[in-house]
Parts: sequence; structure tokens; C-alpha cells
Amino acid sequence: HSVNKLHRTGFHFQPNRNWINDPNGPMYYKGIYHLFYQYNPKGAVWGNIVWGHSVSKDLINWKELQPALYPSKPFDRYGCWSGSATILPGKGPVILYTGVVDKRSNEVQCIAVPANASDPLLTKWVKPDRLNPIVTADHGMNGSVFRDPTTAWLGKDGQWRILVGGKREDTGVAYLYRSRNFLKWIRAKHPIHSAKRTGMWECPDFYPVSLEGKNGLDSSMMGNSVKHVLKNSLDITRYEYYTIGTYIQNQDKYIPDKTSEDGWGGLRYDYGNFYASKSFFDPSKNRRIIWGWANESDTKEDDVKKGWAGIQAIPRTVWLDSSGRQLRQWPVEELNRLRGKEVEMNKQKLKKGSYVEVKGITAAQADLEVTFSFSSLDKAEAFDPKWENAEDLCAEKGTKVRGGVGPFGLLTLASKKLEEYTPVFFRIFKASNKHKILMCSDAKSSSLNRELYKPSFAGFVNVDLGNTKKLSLRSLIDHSVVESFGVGGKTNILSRVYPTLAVKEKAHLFVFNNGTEQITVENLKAWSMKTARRN
Ligand code: DQQ
Repeated sequence: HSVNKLHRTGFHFQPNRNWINDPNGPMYYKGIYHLFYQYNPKGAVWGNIVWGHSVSKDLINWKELQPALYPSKPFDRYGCWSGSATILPGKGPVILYTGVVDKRSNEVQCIAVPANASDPLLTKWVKPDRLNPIVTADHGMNGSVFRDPTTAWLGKDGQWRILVGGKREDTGVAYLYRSRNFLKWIRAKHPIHSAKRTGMWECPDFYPVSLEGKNGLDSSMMGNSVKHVLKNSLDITRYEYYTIGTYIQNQDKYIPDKTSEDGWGGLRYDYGNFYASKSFFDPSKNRRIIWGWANESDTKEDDVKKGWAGIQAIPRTVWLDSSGRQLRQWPVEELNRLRGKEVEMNKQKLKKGSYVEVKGITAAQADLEVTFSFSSLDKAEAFDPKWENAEDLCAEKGTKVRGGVGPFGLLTLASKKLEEYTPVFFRIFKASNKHKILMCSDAKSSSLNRELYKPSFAGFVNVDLGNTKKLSLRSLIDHSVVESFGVGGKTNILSRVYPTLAVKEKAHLFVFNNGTEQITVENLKAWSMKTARRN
């Protein structure tokens, strides 16, 4: 049966058909990027989980191969769940993944190795019987919440280490295992970290970031010039959060900095639809890249009708912000090669209540970068400290409630008469000692279809407006995706939307301002995006 193409993406990763979720085992090997993903070969809903496999030379154009891992052994009979790849120096790649052994979803960690490590496509994987499973839950641990092994890192003491996500009562846990030979793994007495009331930690990720510059680091890098990042995907909220902290290797302890919350309200890679993410180090360009899954926000029935569900967000380069207090992310530079026709807008004034169309590009499949400026913050609304939750604030105020400085920004995937639009915008508030900048990607008015989940995703942006009264934004618009990067990738939001009128050639793009303070579009560049190859 054929798939419905209306809302399929032009340049975000998705396989030809069927369901996908988590990105798995991303790596760069012999000149090729590998992306595996949780995949249902039999349909557009979650189930029958195997590792789908696609390869690319540039992270943008992909070729789909046969699934790399599928249930074939007693230790993974009920599914090959998430996991990671590690490239062993001088030997080649190894995959660690979660095997589901029974219907009650008891989980074990398994190893798979390439049948032929000199084949750059790594098409065939074997699961050595004498080794598997390599890790099982110890007595007293709950084996049904025990999964998603990380990429391994090598300590100065010659031992490899991995984390496995878990839960003890309502405490989220990242169990630590050590091994000298990658085959026999022993659990460390203490998890590397845990946090109360966070629930099951799915897909933990742990890696070093450089204190200086944007370069990424190999997972085994240690020293004085690095900090570490621990990210968890919270099963309860379906959101991820991360902390930045110090890793004391001789005690295998991770101590998060006190600069952000270690829990539900913590920092997030993305304040929208982005889950089960995983990073990898790309030695060919000395960068660390994050992949994340964005699920559908239409109904299951719609997914079955469409014949597909789930995409991967654009791979993002990640690095530590110079403040040391948060990460920043930016679409990998290779994406720019898909940029086609370009239009520009300069020094465009936006009086209160105005909107101006950005014409001349394919607005349903576009990339754009814009800088907005304003001359004063005097009119900024007072910030009520009760507004802790950015999403609630975004939902309450939206684009329609007039503000002082803002709301201003973009109306993406807009129908001509604005019956449908997905706004991405800023709103600035005056707080006691500084300004609070809210960034929203609001799906509320994205579609006339009532059966959709239309969240008002939002986050605050940590930026000092003292010297420069400017805010920048990049948005990737791709039929059913609006993926935005605020202020150089400080606050990022991915929304999934399903317009009924604003589709294909009927989609429009506008800049708007609904605040009393005049806003200037200093510079806007927008590009029609070519379609990536994904076959
Ligand atoms: N998805 C996988 C699990 C993981 C969850 C199963 C996160 O391994 O914990 O498809 O989305």
C-alpha cells in the first residue's frame, strides 16, 4: 500500500514508509555516516521493533539498507531496543543494544559486531551467542526498566565504561558498568548519577564538551579543559533534560553544576517535540552531533492512513556556550547545500499589528535566518514571577494578545488569509533585574483539523539585551515540521504540524509584530530548500 505524501518531509530524515522512533548507534566509519533507528517493518505504529539502517556521506542524503538488527535470538525475541555504537580503536565498530526477552518486557543488554568490519556499509551484524547477553539486571534491580546502553568511553585505567538507564522507585538512575575487554561487564557499586522523582531514565547520553570553542570531543576525552554533559529522556514527561557538570573519573562520579535544575525543570536540548536523542563524535569534522526523534502529533489512525510516522530532527552540532552554563546547537553545515533560490529582506520596519509576506520561495520547504532589532525595551511588559512555565505563558498570550516588545517573529506554514499558521516568535518581559525573553513555537492555529495535538511549545532564552537590542532566529520549515533555533541555538523548538490549507504551493511565510514597540527586520535571508535523497 502506498504512502500519503502530503505532509512528508523534504529534507528531514525519514524512511520510505512505516513507523520510526529513537535514533540508534549513530557513527562515522570509513567515510560513511550510519544512522540506525527504532523501526517497525510491518506498519506505521510502534511495535515489532528492529534497527532500521540508513547510510549517508553528508548526513542529509540517505540510502536505506536492510534492517541491521532484528529479533533472532532468545535474548532479543521481543524486540531490539535502543542502544549505541562504539568504535574500538584498531578494531572497528561494536553495537550495544537492549534485547527484550519476554512479554513482560524484561530487558538485557546485548552486543552485536559487524560480520565484516572492512565493509564500509556494515550491512550485516552478528550477535555472538557465547557472549550474549553481556549485561543482565542484578538481583534487586527492576529488569523491565533497564535499557538503552550508551557509547562506551575508555578510562585512564584502561577500563571501558557504559551507562544503562534505569529506575529505582521513582528515582531515575544511570547505572555504570566497567569492562577491560568489552565482553565481560561489571556494574559499579554506585550509579554515575541519579535524581529523585524523575522516573525512568531512557536513553541516557554522557559526553565531554570543550570549555573553549565549538569543536566536539571523542567520548573518552578527559582533562582540565572539558566539562561533561549528562542527558536523560524522561519517560513520564516525554521530555529530555540535561545538566553540565564535572566528571571525577577515579571515583566514577558525575557532579552536576548548580547553575541549572537537575530534574524536570532543567535545561533542554529542545523545548518542543524531540526525544530519545543521542550524540556521537564525528572525527572527520571534529564535531559532536545530536540526533533526536520527533514523533507525530496527529492520531494513530492518521498515521496508519499515511503509512508512516516519526522523523528525525536535522542533525545538530552541539557545543558548550561560552558562559559554560548551557549548550548550543546548530543544524549541521551540510544542510546548507540544499539551499536553492534565495530571497532577502533588509531594514524592514514592522509597526504594531503589521505583517509582511516573504515572497519568492517555496514556503512549505524552506530555511531562513533572520535578525530582528528594536530601539528600546521601555515598553516591555512586567514579568509576573508566577509565569514559571514558558508553555503556559505562550498559550496564554499567543500572537494575538498585544504586547509591549513583541510578540514578533514569523508566521510559518501560513494560509493566504491566515486561517492556519504556525508562529515562531519572541516576547520580551521586564523582570526585577533583567529581561526575560520568551520564545514560542505555537501549534494552536497550525491546522483547521481538530483531531490534532497542538501544543504551545516555548522556552526562555538566556541572552543579555544590554548592549545589543537584537534577537536572531533560524527556522527550518518542512511541510509538517517547523524546527527553530533561537539566538544562535540557545533555545530550540521543534513543532510537528499538519496544515490543511497551507500545504505545498499554498503555504506562505510572513514576518509580523504585534507589540507596541516598532521592530525592524535588520536582515532576513530565506531559501527554497531542495529535496534530500532518501531511498
Ligand atoms: N524507545 C525504545 C526504548 C527506549 C524508548 C523502544 C525511548 O529502548 O527507552 O522503542 O523512546
